[in-house]
Amino acid sequence: MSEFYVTTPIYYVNDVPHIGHAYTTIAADVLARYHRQLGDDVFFLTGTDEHGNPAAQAAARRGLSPQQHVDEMVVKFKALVEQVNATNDFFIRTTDSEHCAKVQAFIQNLYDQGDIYRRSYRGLYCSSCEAFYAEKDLVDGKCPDHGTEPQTVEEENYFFRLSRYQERILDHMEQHPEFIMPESRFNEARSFITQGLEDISISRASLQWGVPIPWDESQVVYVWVDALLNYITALQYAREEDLLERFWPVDYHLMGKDILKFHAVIWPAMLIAAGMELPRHLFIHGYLLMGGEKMSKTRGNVLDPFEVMDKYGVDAFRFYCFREVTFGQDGVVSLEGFENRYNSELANDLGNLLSRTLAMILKYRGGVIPEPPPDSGGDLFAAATRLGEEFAASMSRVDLSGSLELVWRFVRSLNKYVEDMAPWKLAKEPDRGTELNAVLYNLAEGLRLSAVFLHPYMPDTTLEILGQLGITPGSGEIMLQQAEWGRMPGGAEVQPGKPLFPKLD
Ligand code: ME8
Repeated sequence: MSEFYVTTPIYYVNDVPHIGHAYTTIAADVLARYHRQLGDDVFFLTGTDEHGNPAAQAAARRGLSPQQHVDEMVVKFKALVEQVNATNDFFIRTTDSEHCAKVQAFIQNLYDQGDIYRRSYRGLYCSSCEAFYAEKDLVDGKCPDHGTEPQTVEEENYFFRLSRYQERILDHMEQHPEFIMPESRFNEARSFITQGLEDISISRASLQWGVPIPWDESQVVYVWVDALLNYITALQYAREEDLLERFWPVDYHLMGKDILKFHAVIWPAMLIAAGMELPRHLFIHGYLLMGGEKMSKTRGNVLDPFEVMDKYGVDAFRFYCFREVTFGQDGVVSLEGFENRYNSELANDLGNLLSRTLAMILKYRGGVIPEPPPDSGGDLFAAATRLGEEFAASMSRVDLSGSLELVWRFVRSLNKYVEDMAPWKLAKEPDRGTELNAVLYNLAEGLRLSAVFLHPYMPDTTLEILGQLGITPGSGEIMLQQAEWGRMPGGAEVQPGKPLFPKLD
């Protein structure tokens, strides 16, 4: 058994959660569930980033204190996690007192060792990004991400000697080309680090909503420093036992490309400064787009994930996220696209295959799955073995859409198999009973394997499939070691139930 630690970004609570948040959380959940299926010791962390300007401003607009505002908003983020059926092991809030104390201890240590110094600073600040911009990086004088004009901010701040760590980050990247995935993001990160890192301000004097700087309580910790530290503080207080040694370094920090820079520059520098190991991988996925534009809270063009899931079910939504958009790239999502995939792939390819198979087992064999045939499935056996190997390789590249496509090809081959074998014809020929047994067994076994592979994507549906195949839950039936062709004995009684995905009109 090995340890596996995966994180999502912690989300801002200045507005309600949207489909982009659901996307990263589901991706992390797919990985977490997959690693549990492998038998790994998994820790999956998500949570909320509650300090900083946008949250304080949102609270002020609502006439609430920042604390009241974040306490209300976090409920919606926790509800999203629950609704997408994410199996996170902890939900961190940066307003947790344990987190705040650990952030203070961390930066006090950097201060004591001379990594932090005081200086006055004047710069162009986008309060939505919580970042300073150089004039050259603005587009028509505006923030490239938010389209708003940054303000000139002048303050006495504490600075972190980021410039000290440039070479060490680059060395690490040189030695670990898998540090940032996919490769295009690795190259992007390397190119901006190579252009030169300047020391950064890690405190704010103009803001009160944050973690006080321990040696100067008139300032608060820069929200990004506070936020990045969540990945290690959570391990230290999520359980009574300190999990840091067991789970650090993290296996995957998942995130969208908007926050690559913070994770590829500030975070490694902070960790090196503290003498800690760097994350094994940052995996950067693309944006879900609607009508060609990035969805974001400040732009107001969001698709409500709650509505989609209420109407079509969580698993259908989880499936769609990785089916429609290549993981790692940007892609357009739409209700129309969703409905098409739902009908053609979930209702037809998968749902219909199950109901047909069970109906035939019921009709021709009294509902009992026949014994495995001696020839062990022929082409299907070969396809299933290939699927197992390719799926593992693809998951190890975090190619969540590629892995799903591999299973789907297998599901399609099962559909083709039914058509080719035409069991309804075999059933009319009494002397071909053995052949019919083999076909029915192979279909049931193919469905069982599909369910095991699809489990991280569609956890409830796949348990339902196994249940309908007469497999009693609770005996490790979804562990990946079960995904071996021919492991299912015959003799189980099928339990046909409701259609998995009723067709939409
Ligand atoms: O950046 N498509 O929080 P945030 C796909 N608090 N993913 C999207 C998306 C989209 N259209 N929009 C957002 C923050 N995301 C910081 C993070 S971490 C130490 C601090 C996802 O609420 C994606 O994962 O703005 C992106 O990186 C994240 O939400 C940003 O969430």
